[in-house]
Order: sequence, then structure tokens, then C-alpha cells
Amino acid sequence: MTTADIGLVGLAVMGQNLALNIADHGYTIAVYNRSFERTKDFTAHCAAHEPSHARVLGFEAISDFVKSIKRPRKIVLLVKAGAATDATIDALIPHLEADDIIIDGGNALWTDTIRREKALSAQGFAFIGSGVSGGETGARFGPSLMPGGSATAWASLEPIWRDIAAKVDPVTGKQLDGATPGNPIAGGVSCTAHVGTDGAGHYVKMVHNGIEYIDMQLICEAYSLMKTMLGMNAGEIGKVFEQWNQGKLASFLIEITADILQQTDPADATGNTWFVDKVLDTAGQKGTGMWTAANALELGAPANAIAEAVFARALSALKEERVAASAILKGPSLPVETDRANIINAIGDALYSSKICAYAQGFQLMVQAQKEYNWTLDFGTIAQIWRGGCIIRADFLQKITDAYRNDAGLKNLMLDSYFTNALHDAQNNWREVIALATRHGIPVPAFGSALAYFDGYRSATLPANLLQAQRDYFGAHTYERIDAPRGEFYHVDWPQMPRVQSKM
Ligand code: 2AM
Repeated sequence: MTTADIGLVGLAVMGQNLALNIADHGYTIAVYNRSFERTKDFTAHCAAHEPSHARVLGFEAISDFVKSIKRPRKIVLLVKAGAATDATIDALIPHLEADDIIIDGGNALWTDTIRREKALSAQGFAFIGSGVSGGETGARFGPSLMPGGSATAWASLEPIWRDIAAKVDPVTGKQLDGATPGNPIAGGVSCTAHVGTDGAGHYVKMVHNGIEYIDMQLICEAYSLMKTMLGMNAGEIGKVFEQWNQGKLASFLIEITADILQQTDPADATGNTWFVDKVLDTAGQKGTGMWTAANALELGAPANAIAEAVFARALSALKEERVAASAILKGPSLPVETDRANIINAIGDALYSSKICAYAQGFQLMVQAQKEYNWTLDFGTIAQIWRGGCIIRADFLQKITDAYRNDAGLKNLMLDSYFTNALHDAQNNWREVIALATRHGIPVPAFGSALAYFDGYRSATLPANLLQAQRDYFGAHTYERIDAPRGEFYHVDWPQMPRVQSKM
């Protein structure tokens, strides 16, 4: 029987929640999972607890699952990225018919998405790689969705994707909350748009994650300075984040940080221990930050702060080595700073300026990537669809949308007048915070590399003249001259070079 509007494969928590989100919006959804146990458990859960359960149809045989979906079929995959995605596509192919569309909602590497799109379109099917951000709650009540693929395939998927995406207020841009099972948000602007062809959606999702890495690292550095340099406890720091969440830093990550820091340890019944003080300081990572940094290196895009955030996690993971080294390698040990209010204010400025640089790097990377991979990205829209649903959602993103709406060809976010002024206003405090941290021996790699990016980008002259001379010296790599046109290359025969001593 052909009854389902859409199908979904992969019933781990993301798949289950996205299926329920789709059903809540009035669509009938067929679901399938490699192991039938999960399908059975899920449909049983739906029957018991979900108002939309009648629209969730579970199947044991993949052929029945596919047959149940209206043509052209739309089949969403939420299986493990990598080999599992290829295995699932291979299992589906024999049952598909012309123009059917597979939508990969997993965290695929964009080059895999390009490969899969090519292979499927050669067989008369369509493939959309869609970034899905917002974790389990986002999937259930409104994620940010970043689809890439052909315009025709997108036209077919668009109504459903628009319905299930996060919604923001059309005027304030703030995420509309309050959805409950069976009662999704009605109205508002959807946090989804066609990002581009083939791998564009997954690429943009990857950059989103790279930015998420640096956003989190910056927050951690601000926390570390308040804790170590100002001697504040977690609850006090949490209050600062709560205040920051009322201003220009307002964002999901600042909000949850305030919440986390004010939480006491549930394992301590006395309520006298802060939860965060009990968490081991070794960060994990799943790879999307690394992919962003690696691609930036490959394209020669200066995303140094994003890369720094990946390295900061790597360094944190060397817990035992750090503990051993802390007994050997000595740094300064200064008393706690007493000018608390002013320093907190300065740390807020350092955080905001560094954040601007981090986003400038992410968008600069996408500017280079679109040339490399033949996409036409709309940066204002990308910032817009990150306004709701996703982890980096923030008021700040509206400023980015405004910046690109004012000038679609903006070379760098820092050159938009709002951001230029913000950097000018904050930079003294930013420098002061880094100087203080350095004197105290507290690592602030993300604050520091963001500032190096700002100072590097605004330098008409960098010491690369000496670097080119060195390269020419040892490797005959040639150099350009400031008194000759660009593109004319010179080489000095260094062994024969007359050594003229300057009289200057
Ligand atoms: P499973 O329940 O049968 O393990 C997240 O792990 C999701 O990806 C699960 O739905 C899981 O199905 C699915 N998955 C993992 N590896 C898979 C594979 N090789 N083929 C199909 N689905 C797979």
C-alpha cells in the first residue's frame, strides 16, 4: 500500500526524533532500521506515548518499506556516517524507481556526499546531503537544516523540510520555543534553505561545527580566567554568563554554560560541590572540527582560531602527561587579581571580539570553498538558518545576515561597519586580557590566535618578505619585488651574491 509521504532509515535517537517531528507536522512516515528490534521498540513507544503515532508506520522488510512511500520517494537516512551510509544506500537501490530521492541527514564528509550524489544521479535517482544541527532536542522539535543537492530534488523535499525545521521570529530572529509532542510551532521563519548543489549542505554543516568548536573553546577560556585569575567559584562565574546572555553575547552556548556552572553535583547530597568541578578535563571529539581545520589547511584559508580549538581539545586529552609535566615545568604564580568587575568586563570584550574573528574565519573559509567546489553560497541565508535549532544559534548571527545583505560580496566579516566598530571598541580590553593571562601563565590559545588573526589581517605589511628571501636562499623558490609588478619572479644566486655591508 502506498501511504507514506516520506520514509526514514536509522532509528537511533536522532532518527526517532526526526521521524516524530515529521509525524507531528501531519505527514505519514514509514520507518525502517537494519535491526527490526529497534523498529518494534520505537513503534511500541509511539503507540504508548506519542500523539502522532498513527502516522508512524514501521516495516521489517526493506522492500515493503520502500513500496509504502509515495513516488517520487523521499527517504531520509540517519545512520552512522561512512560505511553504514553506503551500505544502507546499496540496500535501498534495488527497490528504488526513477527520480526517487535519498536524503542523508547524517554527519557525512562533504566529499562523500559529492561522490554519492554523482553515483545516484547517474542511476536516475537523486541525492540530497542535508546537515542537521541541534542534537536530539533539535531533531525532535526543530533543527537547523542545511540541504545540498539538485534544485528539483530540493523542490520535492522543501515543504517537509520547511515544516520540521526550527522557527525564528521574523522580526527579532529569536528561536520560537515551546513545542511539545503533537504540538509543533506554527508560523515563524524556517531555519532551512537550499544551500547549494551536491556536498554544499554537508560542507556548511561541517563549518558550523568548526565554529562550534571555537565558540565553545572561547567560552572555556573566559571561564578559566575567572576561575584562576579572579578566584571565582563556578556559581559566581555562572552568574556572569547569565548576565552576558542578556547582552550582545546572547546565545544558546552562553545560556547552557550559565546553567551548567550553577549546577551542583548530583552525586553530593550536601549540595556543596559544583558539578563542573567534578568533570574530568579531557575533551572528546568526533572529527568535524578536525575536518574543518584540515580543509582550511588544504585550501590555504587562515582559519587559525578554528584549528586552535581542535588542538586545544587534543592537548586537553593528554591529561596524564599534563599532570606529570605540571610538577616539572614551572610558570609564574601571581596572586589573584582584585579588580574583578573591570576584568570581567574586559573578558567579555575579549570573548566577543574573538568570536567575531572566529566567524570571520568560518565565512572566509566558505568563500574559498565555494570557488574550489563550484558552489554559489548565500552567506546571509546561511547565517539566517543558523539563527534557530542549531548549537551556535545566537543573536549575533542576525548581524552577520545584515552584513551580507548589505554587501553580498563582503571580503571579510570584520570589514562590515558593525563588526569593525565592535572590534575597535573592544580591542584594548581584549589585548589587556591576553596580556594578563600571559603574565599569570593561563593558556588562552583561542583568544590569542583570534587576536593574531585580527592583527595579521589588518597588517598592510607582514614579515613574509623575509620568509620569501629565506625560501629563495635555500630552495631557489624565487620572490616578487615591491618595486616590480605582481607576477614577476626574481631569484638571487645566493652563493654568487656579493655580500655588501650596509652603511646604514
Ligand atoms: P542498528 O540499530 O541496526 O545498529 C546508528 O547507529 C544507526 O545506524 C542505527 O540505526 C544503526 O542500525 C544504523 N547502522 C549502523 N551501521 C549500519 C550498517 N552497516 N547498515 C545499516 N545501518 C547501520
